[in-house]
Amino acid sequence: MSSILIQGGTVVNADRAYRADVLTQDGKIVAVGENLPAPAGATVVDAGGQYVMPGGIDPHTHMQLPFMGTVTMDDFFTGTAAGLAGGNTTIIDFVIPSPQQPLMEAYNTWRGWAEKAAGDYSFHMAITWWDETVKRDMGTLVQQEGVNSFKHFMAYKNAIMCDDETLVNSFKRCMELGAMPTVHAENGELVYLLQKQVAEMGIMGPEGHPLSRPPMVEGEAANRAIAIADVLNVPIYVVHVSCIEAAEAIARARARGQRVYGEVLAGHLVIDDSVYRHPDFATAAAHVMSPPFRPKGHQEFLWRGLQSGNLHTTATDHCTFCAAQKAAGKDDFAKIPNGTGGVEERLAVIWDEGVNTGRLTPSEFVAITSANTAKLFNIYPQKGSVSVGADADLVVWDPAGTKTLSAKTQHSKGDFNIFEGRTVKGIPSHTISQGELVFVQGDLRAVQGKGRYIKRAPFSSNFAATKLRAETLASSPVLR
Ligand code: URQ
Ligand code: ZN
Ligand code: ZN
Repeated sequence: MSSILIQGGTVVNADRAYRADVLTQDGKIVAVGENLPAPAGATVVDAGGQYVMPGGIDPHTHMQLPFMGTVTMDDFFTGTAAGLAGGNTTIIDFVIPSPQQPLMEAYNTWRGWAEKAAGDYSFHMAITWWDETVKRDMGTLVQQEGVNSFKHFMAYKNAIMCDDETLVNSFKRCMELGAMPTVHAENGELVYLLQKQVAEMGIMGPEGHPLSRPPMVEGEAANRAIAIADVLNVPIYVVHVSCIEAAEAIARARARGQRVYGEVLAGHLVIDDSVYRHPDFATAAAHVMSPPFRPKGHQEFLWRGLQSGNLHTTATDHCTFCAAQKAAGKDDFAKIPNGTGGVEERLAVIWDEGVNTGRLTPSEFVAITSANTAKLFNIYPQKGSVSVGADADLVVWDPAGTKTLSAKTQHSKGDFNIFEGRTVKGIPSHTISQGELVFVQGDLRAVQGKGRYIKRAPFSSNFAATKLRAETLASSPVLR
């Protein structure tokens, strides 16, 4: 295995930034300090004037996802390779069983698909139905397979939507196992009704999509999931928080001392709902994802949530469909496959809109693009930290480099880029994955199958020891 000495850079971790060299050996970081000598045979990377940060961790991707009658354009190789080109070195993807499908069967299928990954990967398991075998398999996944998070879609009625009974049973099981429940918080019943009402008004184009999923549809589900977690005394992670209503629900719960965490997509931070009124169907349809991009104003609230620590991670929900696939909804917006890309662009977009504008410090950037995800899903400091003993997953970041983002130059197999034409300042010059240079100044050297499955241990047993909230309330008159 090779050794790399990254010389002359400024190391940026979530807690501080300081001048230091970084030495890697056999896939691990073995030294961080000033004026490190270069071992014989080591590759030396000149990081002068650049930052050396933990590789990005994207906690929300869907590579090779079968969804709405088709399969996403990016598979686990092309999707993870695109991430490496953007400084992202780990993804947490989703195993999504069909209702009634045994969890372990779905898990083994996804594990097979992911063997071609070029970068490291892990899986959240979606709970799309419930019976005692689901409860059993959740235990197997936590105790034997290194899954410590379970996803619940509160939207997508008649497909993968969870009812409250499933949410309650699964959240309780998560608490027993020391696992993190996560939710896609949209009220699927309201979406289903509003889709029909919008269609009855004769609105069948992509402009109907946001009309069928207004912010309160997300706010209601976020509040409901947070309340269920509160009663069951289990933490909860809300994915793709897109609007003020959901962000406020999280902030309110956190102010009351509840462990609630929020994720924000790079797209929701910089794109608004005007995209759905674009005259070209393909352009408007390319932006159809759920929750939808929101009216101006919501974006700044999400930035402030990240600044204040009420929102914690950023992701992409990378789920790419091409124009021909999106055309399935040519005559009915409800049939447009939901999903957009971004795994390659996330870090540059957030650096440009976050750090260059003064919203975020470089350390806060590292926190929300890598370290917080590693902590919340229990793989810190193996991931998310430039420190001795951590995996040698690093990005050398050139704050002066510029790039115009475009589908023409992206590595994703998708044919659209929601950040099309955006010129960013601050881009990766080198990406290192498992101690190997996989991206060097525009040259992508991703290797199919090189990625590893990353196990994530359950949280400490005090989760399971935690009393049910009802017991706590009963013994505390003040809280009744
Ligand atoms: O809902 C999700 O997260 C998946 C199905 C991707 N699609 C989307 O519109 N967000
Ligand atoms: Zn979702
Ligand atoms: Zn998703």
